[in-house]
Amino acid sequence: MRDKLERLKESALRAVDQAANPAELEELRVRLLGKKGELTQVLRELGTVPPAERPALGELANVIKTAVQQRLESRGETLQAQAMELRLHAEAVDVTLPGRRQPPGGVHPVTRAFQEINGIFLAMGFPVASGPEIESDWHNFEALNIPADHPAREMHDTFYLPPAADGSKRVLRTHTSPVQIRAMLAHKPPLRFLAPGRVYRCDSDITHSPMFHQVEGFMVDRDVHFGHLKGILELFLERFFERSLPVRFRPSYFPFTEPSAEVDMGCLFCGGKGCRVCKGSGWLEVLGCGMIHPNVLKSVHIDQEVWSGFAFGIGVERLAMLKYGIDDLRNFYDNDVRFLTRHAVMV
Ligand code: 2U9
Repeated sequence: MRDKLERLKESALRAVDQAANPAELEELRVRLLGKKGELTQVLRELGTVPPAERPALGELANVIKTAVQQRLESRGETLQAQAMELRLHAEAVDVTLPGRRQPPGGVHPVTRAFQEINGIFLAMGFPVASGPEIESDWHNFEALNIPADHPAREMHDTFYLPPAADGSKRVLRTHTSPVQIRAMLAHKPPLRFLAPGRVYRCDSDITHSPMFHQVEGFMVDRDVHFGHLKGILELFLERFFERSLPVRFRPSYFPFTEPSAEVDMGCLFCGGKGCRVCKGSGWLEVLGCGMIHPNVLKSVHIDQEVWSGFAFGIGVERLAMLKYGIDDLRNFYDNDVRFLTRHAVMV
Protein backbone atom coordinates (compact mmCIF):
# COMPACT_ATOMS: atom_id res chain seq x y z
CA MET A 1 0.00 0.00 0.00
CA ARG A 2 2.77 2.36 0.96
CA ASP A 3 4.54 1.59 -2.32
CA LYS A 4 1.39 2.15 -4.26
CA LEU A 5 0.95 5.52 -2.59
CA GLU A 6 4.54 6.52 -3.27
CA ARG A 7 4.22 5.51 -6.95
CA LEU A 8 0.99 7.36 -7.28
CA LYS A 9 2.63 10.45 -5.79
CA GLU A 10 5.54 10.23 -8.23
CA SER A 11 3.39 9.76 -11.31
CA ALA A 12 0.84 12.39 -10.20
CA LEU A 13 3.46 15.05 -9.60
CA ARG A 14 5.18 14.27 -12.91
CA ALA A 15 1.86 14.48 -14.76
CA VAL A 16 1.06 17.81 -13.13
CA ASP A 17 4.46 19.20 -14.08
CA GLN A 18 3.90 18.12 -17.68
CA ALA A 19 0.40 19.59 -18.08
CA ALA A 20 0.68 21.95 -21.05
CA ASN A 21 -2.32 24.19 -20.45
CA PRO A 22 -5.06 25.03 -17.93
CA ALA A 23 -7.55 22.62 -19.58
CA GLU A 24 -5.16 19.69 -19.32
CA LEU A 25 -4.46 20.62 -15.71
CA GLU A 26 -8.16 20.63 -14.84
CA GLU A 27 -8.56 17.21 -16.47
CA LEU A 28 -5.70 15.97 -14.34
CA ARG A 29 -7.22 17.41 -11.15
CA VAL A 30 -10.41 15.45 -11.80
CA ARG A 31 -8.45 12.30 -12.66
CA LEU A 32 -6.43 12.48 -9.45
CA LEU A 33 -8.59 14.14 -6.84
CA GLY A 34 -12.13 13.94 -8.23
CA LYS A 35 -14.81 11.68 -6.70
CA LYS A 36 -13.58 8.78 -8.80
CA GLY A 37 -10.01 10.03 -8.83
CA GLU A 38 -7.01 7.74 -8.37
CA LEU A 39 -5.97 9.18 -5.00
CA THR A 40 -9.56 9.17 -3.73
CA GLN A 41 -9.79 5.48 -4.66
CA VAL A 42 -6.63 4.72 -2.68
CA LEU A 43 -7.96 6.60 0.34
CA ARG A 44 -11.09 4.49 0.12
CA GLU A 45 -8.99 1.31 0.06
CA LEU A 46 -7.53 2.31 3.47
CA GLY A 47 -10.49 0.53 5.07
CA THR A 48 -9.10 -2.77 3.89
CA VAL A 49 -5.63 -2.47 5.46
CA PRO A 50 -4.93 -3.81 8.92
CA PRO A 51 -6.03 -1.25 11.59
CA ALA A 52 -2.53 -0.94 13.00
CA GLU A 53 -1.16 0.39 9.75
CA ARG A 54 -4.08 2.67 9.04
CA PRO A 55 -3.01 5.85 10.90
CA ALA A 56 0.44 5.98 9.32
CA LEU A 57 -0.87 5.20 5.86
CA GLY A 58 -3.75 7.62 6.30
CA GLU A 59 -1.33 10.38 7.25
CA LEU A 60 0.89 9.56 4.27
CA ALA A 61 -2.11 9.60 1.95
CA ASN A 62 -3.14 13.02 3.24
CA VAL A 63 0.38 14.38 2.89
CA ILE A 64 0.43 13.14 -0.70
CA LYS A 65 -2.99 14.62 -1.39
CA THR A 66 -1.88 18.00 -0.05
CA ALA A 67 1.34 17.81 -2.06
CA VAL A 68 -0.58 17.04 -5.27
CA GLN A 69 -3.04 19.84 -4.53
CA GLN A 70 -0.23 22.30 -3.97
CA ARG A 71 1.55 21.19 -7.12
CA LEU A 72 -1.69 21.53 -9.13
CA GLU A 73 -2.11 25.04 -7.77
CA SER A 74 1.44 26.17 -8.48
CA ARG A 75 1.41 24.57 -11.96
CA GLY A 76 -1.91 26.39 -12.58
CA GLU A 77 -0.30 29.70 -11.65
CA THR A 78 2.69 29.02 -13.88
CA LEU A 79 0.50 28.09 -16.84
CA GLN A 80 -1.66 31.18 -16.36
CA ALA A 81 1.39 33.40 -16.18
CA GLN A 82 2.73 31.80 -19.37
CA ALA A 83 -0.61 32.29 -21.15
CA MET A 84 -0.65 35.95 -20.09
CA GLU A 85 2.91 36.38 -21.28
CA LEU A 86 1.96 34.94 -24.70
CA ARG A 87 -1.11 37.14 -24.93
CA LEU A 88 0.79 40.25 -23.97
CA HIS A 89 3.33 39.44 -26.62
CA ALA A 90 0.73 38.73 -29.31
CA GLU A 91 -1.34 41.81 -28.51
CA ALA A 92 1.60 44.12 -28.01
CA VAL A 93 0.99 47.71 -29.14
CA ASP A 94 3.89 49.99 -29.83
CA VAL A 95 2.59 53.20 -28.33
CA THR A 96 5.62 55.08 -29.61
CA LEU A 97 4.62 54.54 -33.29
CA PRO A 98 3.20 57.67 -34.96
CA GLY A 99 -0.62 57.53 -35.44
CA ARG A 100 -2.18 56.85 -38.83
CA ARG A 101 -3.95 60.06 -39.74
CA GLN A 102 -7.22 60.10 -41.66
CA PRO A 103 -6.74 63.11 -43.94
CA PRO A 104 -9.77 65.41 -43.71
CA GLY A 105 -11.92 65.63 -46.86
CA GLY A 106 -12.94 68.88 -48.50
CA VAL A 107 -15.17 70.39 -51.14
CA HIS A 108 -13.67 70.25 -54.66
CA PRO A 109 -13.15 73.73 -56.16
CA VAL A 110 -15.48 72.95 -59.08
CA THR A 111 -18.20 71.82 -56.65
CA ARG A 112 -17.58 74.95 -54.60
CA ALA A 113 -17.97 77.28 -57.61
CA PHE A 114 -20.96 75.27 -58.84
CA GLN A 115 -22.72 75.62 -55.48
CA GLU A 116 -21.91 79.31 -55.22
CA ILE A 117 -23.29 80.02 -58.72
CA ASN A 118 -26.44 78.00 -58.06
CA GLY A 119 -26.93 79.72 -54.70
CA ILE A 120 -26.76 83.20 -56.23
CA PHE A 121 -29.37 82.42 -58.91
CA LEU A 122 -31.54 80.55 -56.44
CA ALA A 123 -31.61 83.71 -54.32
CA MET A 124 -32.76 85.63 -57.43
CA GLY A 125 -35.72 83.26 -57.79
CA PHE A 126 -34.46 80.73 -60.35
CA PRO A 127 -35.51 77.21 -59.33
CA VAL A 128 -33.25 74.32 -60.39
CA ALA A 129 -34.30 71.94 -63.19
CA SER A 130 -32.49 68.78 -64.20
CA GLY A 131 -32.57 66.33 -67.08
CA PRO A 132 -30.80 63.37 -68.69
CA GLU A 133 -27.12 63.47 -69.71
CA ILE A 134 -27.89 61.15 -72.63
CA GLU A 135 -30.11 63.28 -74.85
CA SER A 136 -32.01 62.97 -78.08
CA ASP A 137 -30.64 64.88 -81.05
CA TRP A 138 -33.90 66.82 -81.07
CA HIS A 139 -33.62 68.14 -77.46
CA ASN A 140 -29.88 68.86 -77.73
CA PHE A 141 -29.84 70.43 -81.22
CA GLU A 142 -33.02 70.59 -83.33
CA ALA A 143 -35.20 72.36 -80.76
CA LEU A 144 -32.39 74.85 -80.16
CA ASN A 145 -32.35 76.03 -83.75
CA ILE A 146 -29.37 73.86 -84.64
CA PRO A 147 -30.62 71.61 -87.48
CA ALA A 148 -28.45 68.85 -88.95
CA ASP A 149 -25.66 70.26 -91.15
CA HIS A 150 -25.90 73.61 -89.32
CA PRO A 151 -22.35 74.98 -89.06
CA ALA A 152 -22.89 75.52 -85.32
CA ARG A 153 -22.81 71.75 -84.83
CA GLU A 154 -19.07 71.99 -85.47
CA MET A 155 -18.70 74.23 -82.41
CA HIS A 156 -20.05 71.36 -80.33
CA ASP A 157 -17.60 68.47 -80.57
CA THR A 158 -20.32 65.95 -79.94
CA PHE A 159 -20.03 62.44 -78.50
CA TYR A 160 -22.51 60.41 -80.55
CA LEU A 161 -24.13 57.29 -79.06
CA PRO A 162 -25.78 54.35 -80.84
CA PRO A 163 -29.40 55.20 -81.73
CA ALA A 164 -32.24 54.46 -79.26
CA ALA A 165 -34.52 51.42 -79.72
CA ASP A 166 -36.91 53.51 -81.89
CA GLY A 167 -34.01 54.53 -84.15
CA SER A 168 -33.80 58.12 -82.89
CA LYS A 169 -30.34 59.71 -82.67
CA ARG A 170 -28.73 60.05 -79.24
CA VAL A 171 -25.83 62.15 -77.95
CA LEU A 172 -24.12 63.00 -74.67
CA ARG A 173 -25.57 66.46 -74.06
CA THR A 174 -23.16 69.16 -75.20
CA HIS A 175 -24.85 71.81 -73.03
CA THR A 176 -27.64 71.93 -70.42
CA SER A 177 -29.94 73.81 -72.84
CA PRO A 178 -32.02 70.61 -73.49
CA VAL A 179 -33.00 70.69 -69.80
CA GLN A 180 -34.56 74.06 -70.46
CA ILE A 181 -36.30 72.80 -73.58
CA ARG A 182 -37.84 70.07 -71.40
CA ALA A 183 -38.85 72.65 -68.76
CA MET A 184 -40.51 74.86 -71.41
CA LEU A 185 -42.42 71.86 -72.75
CA ALA A 186 -43.53 70.76 -69.29
CA HIS A 187 -44.63 74.15 -67.90
CA LYS A 188 -46.58 77.13 -69.18
CA PRO A 189 -45.04 80.65 -69.03
CA PRO A 190 -44.24 82.79 -67.10
CA LEU A 191 -41.14 80.69 -66.40
CA ARG A 192 -37.76 80.95 -64.77
CA PHE A 193 -35.35 78.03 -64.45
CA LEU A 194 -31.72 77.27 -63.73
CA ALA A 195 -30.15 74.24 -65.45
CA PRO A 196 -26.87 73.28 -63.76
CA GLY A 197 -25.09 70.05 -64.66
CA ARG A 198 -22.41 68.05 -66.44
CA VAL A 199 -21.94 68.39 -70.17
CA TYR A 200 -19.69 66.56 -72.63
CA ARG A 201 -17.60 67.67 -75.57
CA CYS A 202 -14.92 65.75 -77.40
CA ASP A 203 -12.13 68.21 -76.62
CA SER A 204 -9.19 68.25 -74.21
CA ASP A 205 -6.45 70.85 -73.59
CA ILE A 206 -5.47 73.40 -70.92
CA THR A 207 -8.84 75.15 -71.23
CA HIS A 208 -11.08 72.23 -72.32
CA SER A 209 -12.12 68.99 -70.61
CA PRO A 210 -14.30 66.29 -72.26
CA MET A 211 -16.64 66.62 -69.27
CA PHE A 212 -17.29 69.98 -67.70
CA HIS A 213 -20.02 71.83 -65.83
CA GLN A 214 -22.43 74.45 -67.01
CA VAL A 215 -25.01 76.53 -65.30
CA GLU A 216 -27.53 77.82 -67.80
CA GLY A 217 -30.64 79.77 -66.99
CA PHE A 218 -33.58 81.40 -68.68
CA MET A 219 -36.60 83.52 -67.99
CA VAL A 220 -39.76 83.86 -70.10
CA ASP A 221 -42.41 86.42 -69.22
CA ARG A 222 -44.36 89.30 -70.70
CA ASP A 223 -42.10 92.18 -71.81
CA VAL A 224 -38.82 90.58 -70.80
CA HIS A 225 -36.02 92.50 -72.51
CA PHE A 226 -32.22 92.75 -72.74
CA GLY A 227 -32.15 95.22 -69.84
CA HIS A 228 -33.43 92.50 -67.46
CA LEU A 229 -30.70 90.17 -68.70
CA LYS A 230 -28.00 92.80 -68.14
CA GLY A 231 -29.24 93.55 -64.64
CA ILE A 232 -29.35 89.90 -63.60
CA LEU A 233 -25.89 89.08 -64.98
CA GLU A 234 -24.18 92.19 -63.60
CA LEU A 235 -25.58 91.39 -60.17
CA PHE A 236 -24.49 87.78 -60.51
CA LEU A 237 -20.88 88.71 -61.39
CA GLU A 238 -20.68 91.21 -58.55
CA ARG A 239 -21.87 88.59 -56.08
CA PHE A 240 -19.75 85.73 -57.44
CA PHE A 241 -16.46 87.68 -57.58
CA GLU A 242 -17.34 89.63 -54.42
CA ARG A 243 -16.39 92.93 -55.96
CA SER A 244 -17.72 95.46 -58.42
CA LEU A 245 -15.87 95.46 -61.74
CA PRO A 246 -16.75 96.94 -65.13
CA VAL A 247 -18.88 94.61 -67.27
CA ARG A 248 -19.43 94.85 -71.03
CA PHE A 249 -21.78 93.01 -73.38
CA ARG A 250 -20.04 92.28 -76.69
CA PRO A 251 -22.19 91.27 -79.71
CA SER A 252 -21.78 87.61 -80.60
CA TYR A 253 -23.58 84.73 -82.24
CA PHE A 254 -25.37 81.66 -80.83
CA PRO A 255 -28.01 79.81 -82.85
CA PHE A 256 -30.43 79.72 -79.90
CA THR A 257 -30.37 83.43 -79.01
CA GLU A 258 -30.91 86.63 -80.99
CA PRO A 259 -29.44 89.07 -80.30
CA SER A 260 -26.55 87.25 -78.62
CA ALA A 261 -23.74 88.62 -76.51
CA GLU A 262 -20.59 87.53 -74.79
CA VAL A 263 -20.04 89.09 -71.40
CA ASP A 264 -16.62 90.44 -70.46
CA MET A 265 -15.52 91.61 -67.05
CA GLY A 266 -12.65 93.96 -66.19
CA CYS A 267 -9.57 91.78 -65.60
CA LEU A 268 -9.39 90.56 -62.00
CA PHE A 269 -5.63 90.28 -62.14
CA CYS A 270 -4.51 93.63 -63.54
CA GLY A 271 -7.56 95.80 -62.94
CA GLY A 272 -7.87 96.49 -66.68
CA LYS A 273 -4.30 97.57 -67.41
CA GLY A 274 -3.59 94.43 -69.44
CA CYS A 275 -1.69 91.35 -68.30
CA ARG A 276 -0.81 87.76 -69.21
CA VAL A 277 -4.22 86.39 -68.10
CA CYS A 278 -6.32 88.87 -70.13
CA LYS A 279 -3.76 88.75 -72.96
CA GLY A 280 -3.20 92.47 -72.64
CA SER A 281 -6.83 93.40 -73.36
CA GLY A 282 -7.83 94.30 -69.80
CA TRP A 283 -11.01 92.19 -70.23
CA LEU A 284 -11.91 88.60 -69.29
CA GLU A 285 -14.62 86.73 -71.16
CA VAL A 286 -16.85 85.20 -68.49
CA LEU A 287 -20.14 84.00 -69.99
CA GLY A 288 -22.57 84.09 -72.92
CA CYS A 289 -26.18 85.17 -73.19
CA GLY A 290 -28.96 86.54 -75.38
CA MET A 291 -32.66 86.82 -76.05
CA ILE A 292 -34.21 83.41 -76.78
CA HIS A 293 -34.44 82.91 -80.56
CA PRO A 294 -37.99 82.96 -82.05
CA ASN A 295 -37.38 79.53 -83.60
CA VAL A 296 -36.63 78.09 -80.14
CA LEU A 297 -39.84 79.55 -78.67
CA LYS A 298 -41.71 78.12 -81.68
CA SER A 299 -40.34 74.60 -81.14
CA VAL A 300 -41.65 74.59 -77.54
CA HIS A 301 -45.01 76.14 -78.55
CA ILE A 302 -44.58 79.46 -76.74
CA ASP A 303 -46.48 82.32 -78.38
CA GLN A 304 -43.89 85.04 -79.14
CA GLU A 305 -46.60 87.64 -79.57
CA VAL A 306 -47.21 87.34 -75.82
CA TRP A 307 -43.96 86.08 -74.36
CA SER A 308 -40.28 86.89 -74.64
CA GLY A 309 -37.27 85.60 -72.78
CA PHE A 310 -33.57 85.74 -72.14
CA ALA A 311 -31.07 82.93 -71.55
CA PHE A 312 -27.49 82.72 -70.38
CA GLY A 313 -24.78 80.08 -70.16
CA ILE A 314 -21.89 79.86 -67.70
CA GLY A 315 -18.89 77.54 -67.86
CA VAL A 316 -18.29 76.62 -64.20
CA GLU A 317 -14.65 75.50 -64.56
CA ARG A 318 -13.76 78.77 -66.32
CA LEU A 319 -15.28 80.84 -63.51
CA ALA A 320 -13.62 78.66 -60.85
CA MET A 321 -10.23 79.13 -62.58
CA LEU A 322 -10.65 82.91 -62.57
CA LYS A 323 -11.94 83.14 -59.00
CA TYR A 324 -9.36 80.81 -57.44
CA GLY A 325 -6.43 81.69 -59.73
CA ILE A 326 -6.00 78.25 -61.38
CA ASP A 327 -4.24 78.34 -64.76
CA ASP A 328 -4.74 74.82 -66.14
CA LEU A 329 -8.21 73.30 -66.27
CA ARG A 330 -6.79 69.77 -66.24
CA ASN A 331 -5.78 70.34 -62.59
CA PHE A 332 -9.44 69.87 -61.68
CA TYR A 333 -9.57 66.30 -62.94
CA ASP A 334 -6.02 64.98 -62.37
CA ASN A 335 -6.83 64.16 -58.74
CA ASP A 336 -3.39 65.31 -57.62
CA VAL A 337 -3.72 65.52 -53.86
CA ARG A 338 -1.31 68.48 -53.68
CA PHE A 339 -3.67 70.53 -55.86
CA LEU A 340 -6.77 69.30 -54.07
CA THR A 341 -5.53 70.08 -50.56
CA ARG A 342 -4.51 73.56 -51.71
CA HIS A 343 -7.86 74.36 -53.30
CA ALA A 344 -10.44 72.25 -51.47
CA VAL A 345 -12.27 73.98 -48.65
CA MET A 346 -12.55 71.86 -45.54
CA VAL A 347 -16.04 71.42 -44.18
C1 2U9 B 1 -32.69 77.72 -74.36
C2 2U9 B 1 -32.49 78.84 -75.12
C3 2U9 B 1 -31.28 79.50 -75.07
C4 2U9 B 1 -28.09 79.37 -73.38
C5 2U9 B 1 -26.87 80.16 -73.69
C6 2U9 B 1 -24.75 80.70 -73.92
C7 2U9 B 1 -25.33 81.80 -74.44
C8 2U9 B 1 -23.29 80.51 -73.83
C9 2U9 B 1 -21.50 79.10 -73.15
C10 2U9 B 1 -20.94 79.61 -71.88
C11 2U9 B 1 -19.64 78.95 -71.64
C12 2U9 B 1 -21.26 77.65 -73.17
O1 2U9 B 1 -19.98 76.49 -71.24
S1 2U9 B 1 -19.79 77.39 -72.28
O2 2U9 B 1 -18.75 77.15 -73.19
N1 2U9 B 1 -22.89 79.38 -73.28
O3 2U9 B 1 -22.52 81.35 -74.22
N2 2U9 B 1 -25.63 79.76 -73.48
S2 2U9 B 1 -26.98 81.64 -74.35
O4 2U9 B 1 -29.11 79.72 -74.22
C13 2U9 B 1 -30.27 79.05 -74.26
C14 2U9 B 1 -30.47 77.94 -73.51
C15 2U9 B 1 -31.67 77.27 -73.56
C16 2U9 B 1 -33.97 76.97 -74.42
